[in-house]
Amino acid sequence: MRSETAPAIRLEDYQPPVYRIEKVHLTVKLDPAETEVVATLSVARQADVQAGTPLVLDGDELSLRELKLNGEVLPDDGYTVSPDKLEIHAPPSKPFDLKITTQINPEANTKLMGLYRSSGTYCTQCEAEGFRRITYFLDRPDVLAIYTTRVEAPKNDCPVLLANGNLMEKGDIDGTDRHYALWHDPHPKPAYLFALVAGNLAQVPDRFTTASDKKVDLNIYVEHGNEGLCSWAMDSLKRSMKWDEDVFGREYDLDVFNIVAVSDFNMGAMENKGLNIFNDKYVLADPETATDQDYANIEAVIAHEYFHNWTGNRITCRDWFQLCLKEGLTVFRDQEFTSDMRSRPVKRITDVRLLKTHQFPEDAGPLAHPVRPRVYHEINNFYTATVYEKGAEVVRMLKTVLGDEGFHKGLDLYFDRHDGEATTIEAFLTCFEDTTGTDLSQFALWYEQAGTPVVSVASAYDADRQTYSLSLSQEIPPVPGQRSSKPAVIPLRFGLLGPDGKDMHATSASGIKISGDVLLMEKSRHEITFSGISSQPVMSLLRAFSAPVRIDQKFATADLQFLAARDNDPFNRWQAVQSLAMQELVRLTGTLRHGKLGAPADGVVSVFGAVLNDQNLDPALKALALTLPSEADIAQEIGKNVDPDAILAARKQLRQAIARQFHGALRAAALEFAPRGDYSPDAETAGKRALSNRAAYYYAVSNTEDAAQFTWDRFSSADNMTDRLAGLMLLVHDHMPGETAALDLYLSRHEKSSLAMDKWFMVQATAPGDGTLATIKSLFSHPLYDATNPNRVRALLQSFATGNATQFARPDGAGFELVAESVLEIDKRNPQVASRLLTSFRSWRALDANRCALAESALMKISSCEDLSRDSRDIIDRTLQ
Ligand code: 0A1
Ligand code: ZN
Repeated sequence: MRSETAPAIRLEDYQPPVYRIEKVHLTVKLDPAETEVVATLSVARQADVQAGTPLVLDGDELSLRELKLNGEVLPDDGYTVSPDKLEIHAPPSKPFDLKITTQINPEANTKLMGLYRSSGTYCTQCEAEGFRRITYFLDRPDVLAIYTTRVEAPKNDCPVLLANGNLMEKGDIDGTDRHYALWHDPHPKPAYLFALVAGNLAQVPDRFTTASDKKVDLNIYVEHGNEGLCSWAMDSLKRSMKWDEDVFGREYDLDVFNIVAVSDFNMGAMENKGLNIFNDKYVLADPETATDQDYANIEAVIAHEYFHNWTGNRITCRDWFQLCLKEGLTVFRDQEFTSDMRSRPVKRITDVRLLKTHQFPEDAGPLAHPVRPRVYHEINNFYTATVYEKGAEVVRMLKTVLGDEGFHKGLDLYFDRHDGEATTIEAFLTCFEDTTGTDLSQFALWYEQAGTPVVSVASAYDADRQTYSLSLSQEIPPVPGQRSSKPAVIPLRFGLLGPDGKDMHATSASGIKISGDVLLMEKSRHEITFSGISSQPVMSLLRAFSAPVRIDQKFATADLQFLAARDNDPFNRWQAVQSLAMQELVRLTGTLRHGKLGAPADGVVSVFGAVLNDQNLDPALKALALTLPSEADIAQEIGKNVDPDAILAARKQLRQAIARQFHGALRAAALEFAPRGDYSPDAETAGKRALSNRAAYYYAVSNTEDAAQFTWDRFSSADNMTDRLAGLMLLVHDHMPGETAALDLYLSRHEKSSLAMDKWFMVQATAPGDGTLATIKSLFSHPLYDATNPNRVRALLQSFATGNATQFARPDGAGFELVAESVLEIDKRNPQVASRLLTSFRSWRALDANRCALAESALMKISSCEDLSRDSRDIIDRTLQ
């Protein structure tokens, strides 16, 4: 039978729960295959609900062993049960206790949702709907309960026993080889924040004293042998705790904060109250195995999960449609943290690149959805770039629109008013309306409408009148299920650059609301006139990327060159270099498609030379400015009839032209900026390393005599992973001499480190060239390939599908087939990993006709599979719609 599409869950159908569960007492008797869970729930009927209304609890693959109500075994006709539901037909009208005993099999749990084992450690993942795989429950975020958890396990196998909250008691279980720990979490929480861990883990302890002098024990638990890899994560945690006090006035609220690193995890990390569980790649680091990017990611993810304690845990979501309430706000908070810890412009550029490569294509394809979706079939598929990254952009715009003070007052009210609640986007926005008196009803459309607005810009200067006029219009291109749209509130930070590169100041302006340096679009069209403009200005619009929109503005090359050299907004300086490169790359791609080889324009190449030689640019910013738009970015810009081979070739042409023209300066920069001395992951040193490696990236294709040797030396003499991986990528992706030897050397050096080996798989999967497919197939049987480990699968397959456009979209269809077959195979074990891999087809309709047909047939093959998971069925149905 064909797998059924799960029923649609709609926001408009939301109903409050008919029963409350106020307290939960859990006893979890751990066993690899037969874990017993005894849950005692204190249940009360809501006041406005009729007595005798059935209580329907969620389950998922559960088997019920015993059921008691107020201490009495419930007769068979008092309830109905199945693996995914337990219904008590006529519960008492007074509050009652329900004692449910279930049995589960952690060892067989390959979905990694609920209670499972990772390298022998028992751990849980309950967001979004995993708690129902542990016991029958009202598994919805608006049911908040106080949890007490008793964990029991053999002392030898599991010396460490953890759960949420504070430790109350620990001891041996008489007459057995087992022991127990009793944890109590005084903060009411939804079930998705429940967690438990048990295993033989090493503990890395530390301490933090809060602003009000409360001592908090901090622990990171890792596999034995990894204790030395936790210092960066611990340091990041302490800085996060301090920063949240200083910037948002938020203190930690338990006696202990535990982090556990596990090697099998579907996502990045999870903010369970007082017991964060992490994918180990966001905890473990040393210079030998982690890159600068890994260090930055660890800092950001540790901060993100910690910040959830207030935005997500203390105040949670009423229902899963409100996911962006916690995620958008928490991403915004972690972005701000990184900006304060590192360089604000560098962080902004990095985040916008991420948004444009992941969220913009999502918003332009069949999987587009509003930041707050109105309907879902499988909530696991909505942990998306739109909810997270666009959600953060919306919070950032709120700050821009209200100003810093208004924004912080509104947030303070939010924390005060909704602490301990499960709430909504409406309630969040109301706090800002109440504190600032601003009507945010139009702003709220950012949560409702999918698609990236396009802002079209036209301008004219009148020298006689000394006026500069600007026409702005906005439109959202059609999105599946959204034919029309309303004008959004779009804050556009701007500057009118005079010939000296300084911002000019108009004597007056009409046609739009202006606050400081922000133009506030509220209508679909604005005709704006600036007066008192003494010479022709160059408009620098969307500074710091003040809104998640596309700008459609015809720029003269000279103006872009001017902005690239002189804009005093670092983001727009970077953007101008990117726009110049993009124009040229689109032109070269077009030429190549017609079988011709055009030469890159000198004007564009020389802009890269100017950036390289600019002594005043911060190295990290320079490295970013010297980074060409990615293949995916170019494909998006072209929009339809995309030929990835032509894009790859065009990009290579421009890279080579830059390399050949500036090889001397590039070689010098590669050497000069390579930091000397002991490795440090700090932003400044990492920025220098990034510039050094960016220069080496060009030099590798400079056609100079020593380019190959130079690249090999970089790889082989590197004393840290950042440089080693950068060197390896060049050797493998540019198929340079020593490619195979480098892979072998790397393998023998790092075979014991699974995180370092993920990089080895990733480098090979993302190599352009016809041989990659065969390499991937042979890697499937490599002794270190493990199809059950999400990180390894992502390293080989997700990176292939998303980072190797020419091979994934091969004109013979073999790349699509490989991914489709892998999706089907993985889906049987781990639907979340499979459905995420499947999303790599999301831009298939933008490909040229041949590739489009091949992608469709691969997708049809998946769709015709009879027993697809709900996760994959949902993605395939939407992708093909
Ligand atoms: N809330 C976590 C991310 C997360 C989401 C879902 C998961 O399983 C389906 C796991 C983790 C965060 O934002 O970090
Ligand atoms: Zn989050």
